[in-house]
Amino acid sequence: MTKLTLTFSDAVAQALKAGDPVVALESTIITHGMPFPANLETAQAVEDVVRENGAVPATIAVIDGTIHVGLDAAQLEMLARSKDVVKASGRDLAAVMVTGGSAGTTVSATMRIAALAGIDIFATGGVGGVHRGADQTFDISADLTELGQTGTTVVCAGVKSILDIPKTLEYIETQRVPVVAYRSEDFPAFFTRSSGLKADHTLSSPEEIAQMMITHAQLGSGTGILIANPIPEADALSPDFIDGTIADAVKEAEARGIARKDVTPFLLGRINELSEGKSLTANIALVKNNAALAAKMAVAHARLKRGT
Ligand code: PSU
Ligand code: MN
Repeated sequence: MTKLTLTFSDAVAQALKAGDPVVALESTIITHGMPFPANLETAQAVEDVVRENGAVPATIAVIDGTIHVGLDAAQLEMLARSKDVVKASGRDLAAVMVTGGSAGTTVSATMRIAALAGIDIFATGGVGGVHRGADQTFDISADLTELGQTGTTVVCAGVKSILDIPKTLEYIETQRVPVVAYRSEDFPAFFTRSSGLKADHTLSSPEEIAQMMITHAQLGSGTGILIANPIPEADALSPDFIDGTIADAVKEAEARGIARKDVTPFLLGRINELSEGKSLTANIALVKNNAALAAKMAVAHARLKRGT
C-alpha cells in the first residue's frame, strides 16, 4: 500500500504553504462541458481572472493516474484536445487512478480533492442537480451529496433549467447545505439572473462570505456552502429563448435514451448547437464572473485566517 500523492504545481504549493489565497477550478468543464478550442481559451482566461483578482488558480484533474492540483499550459491543452479522457465524479477517482487513466474532475471530485489539498474555495459554472424526470430516472448528481459531506465553498451561477430547480433546492436543503445568492434575492438559473425561486440567504461582499465560511466551519456541520452568483446582466440570455432550447434538448436526450453520466454533457453540447453558440458565450462569461468572485473571497478568507 502506498500513500495517496497529490501533485501540486509550484505556484499552488507555494501559495498553500504561505497561506496565500488559492481558488480550485474543475476540469470536466474543459473535457466534457465545452467544445475545443473554446474550452482551452476559457480555461486559460479563467485562470487569468483568478490571478488578476489576487489569488492562485489550482485547476484540478487526473493525468496518467495521478491527481494534479494546478496544471501547466501543456496539461491544460492535452485535456482540452483529448477525446478519450474520462468524466470523473468523486466515486470514479480511485478506479481511474489505478488504471493510469486521465480524467476531467466534476464538481464532486474537485471538491473532494480541494478538501484534501487544503483549498477552501472552488469556482465553477454550474453544479449538477436533480434532473427533470428524476422521479422516474432517479438521476440526481453526486455533486449534491458531495456538497452535503465536504466542507468546500463552491461558487456557481445557480443551476440550469436542464435540471429541476425546485427539486434541486429541496435536495440541497436536505443535505444541510446553505445556499447564498450574491447580491440578489433570487436563486439564479445559470443563463438567466433568476430562477423565479428565492435563495435562502443574500450576502453582498466577498468579506461577508469569507466570514460566513469561517463561522460555518466553526459550527462543525461539515457541509459545503453553495454561493450562487447571477450571470452579469449584459451576458444573460432571454428566458424564453433559452428555456425553449433547453426543452428541445431534454426531449432529444429522452428520445435517444441518453442516461447516467452522459446526460449532462449531451445536453450542454446540444444546447450549444441549438442556440448557435449563444449558450456557450453566456457560459464563458459567467464562469469568469464566478472566478473573479471566488478569488476575491479567497483573498478575504486568507486575510481572516491570518487575523490581519
Ligand atoms: N454544468 C455545466 N457545465 C459543466 C457541468 C455541469 O454547466 O461542465 C459538469 C460539472 O463538472 C458538474 C457535472 O459537476 O457536469 C455534473 O455532471 P452530472 O450531472 O453527471 O452529475
Ligand atoms: Mn446524473
